[in-house]
Amino acid sequence: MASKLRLIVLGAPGSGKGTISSRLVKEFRLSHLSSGDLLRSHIQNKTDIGLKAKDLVAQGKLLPDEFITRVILQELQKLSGDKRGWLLDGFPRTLAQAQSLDTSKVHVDRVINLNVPFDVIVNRLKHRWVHPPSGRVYNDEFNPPRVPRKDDVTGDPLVQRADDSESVVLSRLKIYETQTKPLIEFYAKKNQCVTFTGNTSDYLWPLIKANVATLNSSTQVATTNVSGGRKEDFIETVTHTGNYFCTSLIFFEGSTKYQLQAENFSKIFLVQKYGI
Ligand code: G5P
Ligand code: MG
Repeated sequence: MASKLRLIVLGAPGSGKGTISSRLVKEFRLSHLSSGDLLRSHIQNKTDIGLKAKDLVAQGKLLPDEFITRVILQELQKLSGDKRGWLLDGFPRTLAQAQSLDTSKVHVDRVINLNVPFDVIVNRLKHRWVHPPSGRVYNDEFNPPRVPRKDDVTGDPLVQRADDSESVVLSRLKIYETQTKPLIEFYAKKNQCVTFTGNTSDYLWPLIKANVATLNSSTQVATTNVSGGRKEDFIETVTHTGNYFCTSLIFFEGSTKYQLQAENFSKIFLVQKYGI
């Protein structure tokens, strides 16, 4: 069992990082470190960090790498004595930030990449309402508040994020394409990244939950025939998206570690074993 699970949730603005992260932290009892929520809380409290971040966040521009990396590493340091694992939501989002995690020897167990079509995202963000003091997020269509425009717990009025206007959303999506998307490749090369494709968080959630659960267990998942009729014990799968897609499969035979790339195992096998 991974004693302290450490996850990164990657994805475009509005892809559901916060929504999926909230479910993961509840399911696997993790600390949730959202770079955006942290910055918004600093902005609200008018701290030095908040004053530096305010304009850039409102314009949907990224903060300088060294600045945000220092802030996040300090937060991770605070969590180091915690028995629970952690989940990073919204950091890293540039190659330089990811490299800083490596340089600081911050180990990551899995990177969950959310792949949601941009037209779906733009529509979602138009309907997002937030309660800044608590970080609670609503959506008129997906998870509306019980009373329109009021927080369920406090009854406070809900607000829209300054960076959710359509023009700023489009600029955030462009920044994502150029600055953040290369991280998928960065973590795929390290065999850490799993992509989940779909239009809704409810569709993706069971797939993500099942995938992360495999990290929490050292027990073997399945025994079956793969190419050449060999019996293998699978200990880790790097599979699963909403659509059929698979990058690689890692297994042990005795003490020898094998890794199959997608072309080496059949769709039939995946359907039989994982129902995908
Ligand atoms: P943030 O706060 O990290 P973004 O832009 O990465 O901001 P955002 O907007 O918070 O991401 P999300 O967390 O991916 O989106 O998505 P979400 O909040 O869960 O869902 C979006 C909406 O859709 C919600 O209303 C939700 O209820 C709804 N929803 C979810 N699932 C569904 C569904 O299935 N159906 C429907 N209909 N709705 C759904 O970063 C903000 C800023 O901080 C700075 C930057 O300025 C950034 O722009 N910053 C950084 N700068 C540099 N480096 C970093 N690492 C930085 N991190 C933050
Ligand atoms: Mg978020």
